[in-house]
Amino acid sequence: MKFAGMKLVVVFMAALVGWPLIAQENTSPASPSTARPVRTIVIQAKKYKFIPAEITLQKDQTVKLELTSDDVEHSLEVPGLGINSVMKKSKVTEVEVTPTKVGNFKGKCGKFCGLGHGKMRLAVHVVD
Ligand SMILES: [Cu+2]
Repeated sequence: MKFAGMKLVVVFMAALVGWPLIAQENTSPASPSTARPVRTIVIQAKKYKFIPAEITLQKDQTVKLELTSDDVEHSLEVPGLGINSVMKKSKVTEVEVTPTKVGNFKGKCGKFCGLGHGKMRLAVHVVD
């Protein structure tokens, strides 16, 4: 009888210890890197500009960029945010970005596309 009682205590203790682990596993929130994008921004490249030429992102918020070109092949490079993607004519390139720091980041076209290539700039603002 005493032995059976001990067994019950052991089971009870295991349940006490195990429960928070199970509960935690079920309720743990998704990490920012695996979060679904909260919004989509379409960026169009065209000799010799990006439309829009300026975007504002929220820190720690994942957004999807849909990049496309109206004419020749361009690219979007924003080194400060780890973005480097081609922008092809009549094709959408999807890029997800989750900025982790606040600031102003400079983007440019990374693919020579003609005489005005150097003028292609995109300003990215990351706010809190
Ligand atoms: Cu270019």
